[in-house]
Amino acid sequence: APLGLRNNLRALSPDQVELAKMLLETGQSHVFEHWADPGVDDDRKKAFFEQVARLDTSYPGGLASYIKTARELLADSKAGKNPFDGFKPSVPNGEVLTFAEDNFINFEETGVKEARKAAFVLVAGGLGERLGYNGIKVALPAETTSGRCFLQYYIESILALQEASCRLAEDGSGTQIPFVIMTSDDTHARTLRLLESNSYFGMQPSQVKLLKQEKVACLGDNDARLALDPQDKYKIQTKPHGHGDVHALLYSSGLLNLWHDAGVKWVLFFQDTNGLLFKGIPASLGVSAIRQFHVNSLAVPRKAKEAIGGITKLTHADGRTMVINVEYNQLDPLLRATGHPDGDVNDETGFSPFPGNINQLILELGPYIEELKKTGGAIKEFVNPKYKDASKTAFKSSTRLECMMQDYPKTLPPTARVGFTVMDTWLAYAPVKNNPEDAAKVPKGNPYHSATSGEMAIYRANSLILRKAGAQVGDPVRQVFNGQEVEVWPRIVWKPKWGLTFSDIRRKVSSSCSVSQKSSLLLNGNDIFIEDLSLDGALVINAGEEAEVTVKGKVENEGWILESIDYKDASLPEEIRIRGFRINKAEHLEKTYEGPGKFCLEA
Ligand code: UGB
Repeated sequence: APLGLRNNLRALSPDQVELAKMLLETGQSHVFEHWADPGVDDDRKKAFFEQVARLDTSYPGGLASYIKTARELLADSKAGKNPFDGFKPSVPNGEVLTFAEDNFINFEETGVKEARKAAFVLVAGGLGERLGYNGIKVALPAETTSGRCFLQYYIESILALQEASCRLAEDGSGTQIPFVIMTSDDTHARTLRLLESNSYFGMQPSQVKLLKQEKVACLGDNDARLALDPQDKYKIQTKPHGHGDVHALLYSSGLLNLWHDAGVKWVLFFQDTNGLLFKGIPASLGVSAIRQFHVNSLAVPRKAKEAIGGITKLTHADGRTMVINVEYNQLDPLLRATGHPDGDVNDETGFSPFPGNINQLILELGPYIEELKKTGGAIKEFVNPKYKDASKTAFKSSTRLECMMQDYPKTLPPTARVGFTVMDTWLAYAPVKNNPEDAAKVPKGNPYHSATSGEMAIYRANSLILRKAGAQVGDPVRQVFNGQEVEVWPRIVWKPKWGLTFSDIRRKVSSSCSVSQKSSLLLNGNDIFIEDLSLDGALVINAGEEAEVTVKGKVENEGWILESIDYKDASLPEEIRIRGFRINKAEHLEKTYEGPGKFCLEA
C-alpha cells in the first residue's frame, strides 16, 4: 500500500479497510498516494470512502467488477476490435402497422384491455446536452397551444389508459397503473418538485416511484485506473452510465416482484421527450399481447444515417442470432465491413431498410424477471474513449463505461421471442433532442428533432388523425422558425383522455366538420363531440368530468397567431425561444361546461 494509506490505516473502520483492499487489489493504489497524515483532511477521507462504498453497491457485481470489465473493454477498444465481429446484419421481420387500418384498430382494442396489467417506466436521468436547455426536459411544454409539459402528457395518458382499461375489465375491478421515473443527480430534485407542485398531474402520489441512478467512476487510462476529480483529490470523478441502468435499478428496488404479485404482465419503457408517444402505445401493447412478444421494440421508418439506432438481425458465423438495436454510429461501419460497400443508405422507398429504434420497449414481466435473476439487471456495456493520438495510449479526457436499455435482449437465449412494431413516424415519434443551431444544420429531408419540429409534429398528427376520422382539415403551410422549415398544420390539441384510440376519436368527430389551417382547437375534456363544426379561428372547450358537450355551428375569429421570434432574444423564456415562435392569442371563443349534464354549443 502507498505510504498515504499506510499512515492512515489505524484510523480506518473495518469496512473502510475492506474497500481499501479492494482498491489495491484492482490496481488503484494511486488514489491514496497524495493522502495527508492522520488528523488532516479526515472529513474528506471519510467522504472518499462513502463515495467508494456508493460506487461499489450501486453497480451489479461491485466496483471490482466494473474495473475488470473496463479493462477488457478498453483493451478491445485499443485493439480496434469490432463489437460485431463474426456477425452479419440483415433486416429482421416485425409487425408493420398502418394507422386506422382494421388490424391497427384491433391491436388498439387489445392493447387497451391489456393496459390494466401494465407498468410504465420513464427514463429521465439524462440532461439532454444536445438540446442545451437549462431545465429538465420533462418540464418542457410538448406544445404551447395547451402548454402541457411532457410529464403531464405522459401522466394524463397513463391515467386515460388506466380508466379505459378498467372500464373494460370483465370483473369490473379498478387498478392503479404503476409509474416509475428513473432520475439522476442532474434531474432528481427538479423532477420531484415538478410533480409535487402540480399535484402529480392527477396521479396518486403512491402510484409514482422515483428511482435515482448513480453515476459511475471515470477511468483515466487504458489500465482502468480511476480518475480523481481535478478539484478534489479525495473524490473520484464520475459520469452518467446511460439509460441501461434502469434494469438493474428496477431489479434491486424489488418493484418487479411486487408488480408480478399484483398481476402486472407488461413493463413499458419510454424516453423523456416524445410528444406523440402514447398514440402508438395501445396498438403496440396489443401487438405484444397477440404475438406474445417477450420483447417488443417500437420502431419507425428511418432515414439512412439518421441519429437513431437501427433494429437489426445479427447472425453469427456459429449460428447465433439476435434482433437488436445497432446504434447509429455503428450501423454504417458494420454494413461496410460485411459486404455492403455503400454502408447505411436509403433503398427505393427513400428509407434505410433497417427500421429506426425509438427506444420504447415493451417487456413481458415474467420472462423479464427470470432473466434479471440471472443478470441482476446488468446490461452489456461499451466504452467510447476519446484518444489523444493514434497510439491510443492516452485519453483527451477521462472516460467511463456506458450502457443502453435497448441492449437488454443481448443476453437473452435464442428461444426468447424478440420482435418489433413499426409505426408511421408522424404518429409515434417526434423527440426534442437538438438545439436550434444544430437542428438548422440537419441535412434536408432528415428530421430536426428540435422543440420546433416536436411541437409541429403534434399538430400534424392530430390533424391527420381528424382527417382519418372524416373531418376536413386545412392543408398546412410551410414556415421557417429558428432556421428550420416546418409544416404548420391547424393547432388541434386534445386532452389524452379525449382521444386515447382511433375508435374513440372516430366516435367523437363527425365527417361534416371542418377546421381551417389558421385555426386552433383546444379540447379540455372527455365527452366532447364535434358535429357540424366549421372552425376558422380559435376555439377552446373546457368540459368537466360529468359534462357531455356537443359542438356545432360556425366559429370565425382572428384566432391564435404564430409569431416568429429570435431564439437569441434573451428577454423571452428559454422554453419559448427554442421553438422560434410564440403564440399571440389575438382572439378566441372559450366555453366551459362544468356539468353534470348534456350541453350543446351552437355557435
Ligand atoms: N437517459 C437516462 O435516463 N440516463 C442516462 O444516463 C442517459 C440518458 P438521449 P440517446 O430515440 O432517438 C437513444 O440522450 O441515448 C435518458 C437510443 O440509444 O435522448 O442518444 C434520457 O433522459 C437510440 O437508439 O438519447 O439515444 C432520455 O430519456 C435512439 O433510439 C433517454 O435516456 C434515440 O434514443 C435517451 O437519451 C432516439
